[in-house]
Amino acid sequence: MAEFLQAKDNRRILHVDIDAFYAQVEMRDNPALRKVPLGIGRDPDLHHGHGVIATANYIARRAGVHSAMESIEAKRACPNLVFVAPDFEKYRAISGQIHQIFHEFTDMIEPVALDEAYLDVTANKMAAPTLAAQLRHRIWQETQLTCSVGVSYNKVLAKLGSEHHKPNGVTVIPHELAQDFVLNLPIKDFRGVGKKTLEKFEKMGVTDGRDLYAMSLDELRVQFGSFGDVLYWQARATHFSPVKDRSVRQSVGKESTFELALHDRSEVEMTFKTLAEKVVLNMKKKKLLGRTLTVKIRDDDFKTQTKGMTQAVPFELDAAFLARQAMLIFDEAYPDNFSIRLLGLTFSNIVEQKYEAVSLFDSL
Ligand code: TTP
Ligand code: MG
Repeated sequence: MAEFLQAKDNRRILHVDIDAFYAQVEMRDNPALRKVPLGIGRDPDLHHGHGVIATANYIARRAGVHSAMESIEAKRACPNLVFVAPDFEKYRAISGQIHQIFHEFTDMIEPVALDEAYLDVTANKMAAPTLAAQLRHRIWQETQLTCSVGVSYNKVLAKLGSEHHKPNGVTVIPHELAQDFVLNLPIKDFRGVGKKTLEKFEKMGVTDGRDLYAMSLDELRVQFGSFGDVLYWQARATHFSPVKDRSVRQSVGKESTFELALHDRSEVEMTFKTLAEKVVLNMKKKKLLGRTLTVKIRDDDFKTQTKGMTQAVPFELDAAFLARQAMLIFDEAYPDNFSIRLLGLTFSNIVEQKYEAVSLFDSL
């Protein structure tokens, strides 16, 4: 069964990930940072002990500094660590440059983070390893940044590939090597295996792909529920999830229309609060943040006003705050008498919440 499924998967997928992204950018822009241990995050000495490390260069990593570590802890591990505050605007601009380059190779792009994406290059006539080399060259040419690329026939293997020879490496995992590759993989490197799963596996004496392969689907389901299926197929180097083209995202918003027009400011305020709560909930569910907030107001004469506000950093997902912003715009547009038929609140300029939230909102 597994062999049959593998034989059918003729896709060619690249996973691209910039090495030590924020840190590499800062080292690129300031040569003085290239030979020192560098942590991107706030210096705890300047911020009452607060701050979190977004990432660290490889010198600091060797001293035990890693992403999501408290700055103060990082300094304990590496006393001469140099701190540089993150510059998201800069990283986002570079991310834009890199995504432009991706489009030179394919339009089937699934961005995962600012510095990371899956590319389905099946339709491209050139061999996938050649494309990987060209892509790395183009990124270097445009941005002077190095990245690592994994090449294979599914997303999981492509991602494992890009991690395999980090930094500045390419790993190609063709069909004939894939099974061996996963059999020899430490269990911690399988997708979705976090601390808890790892502990469980340790107790069971499962340490690598070979041990995992030996487990039956039933056994895995009993231990891990539906995640058992994912593990079962990963051990067989099989994963059919497509590269989801999300490069043209979109906005997240909510509108209310009124049969009976609103004339009362407090009604408007209440509506904006409800809308903001719904939008915030939706954004949180999808793990998104937005840099542009647009307020839409339509009155009895069907005159529609939309007004947007764009920030350098995404808006905080705080419904009360968003409702207040909407009211500022409303009060400006309708200082006195009004008759309102529609109110709307929409986020655009959407970014994935994934990593930024940690660094943006910690200990503000
Ligand atoms: P990663 O690609 O996970 O990490 P990295 O690029 O720094 O290092 P490498 O790929 O060589 O292992 O994340 C990309 C950026 O996202 C990273 O430079 C900083 C940011 N980030 C955070 O802000 N917090 C986090 O917890 C992580 C993992 C990343
Ligand atoms: Mg990276």
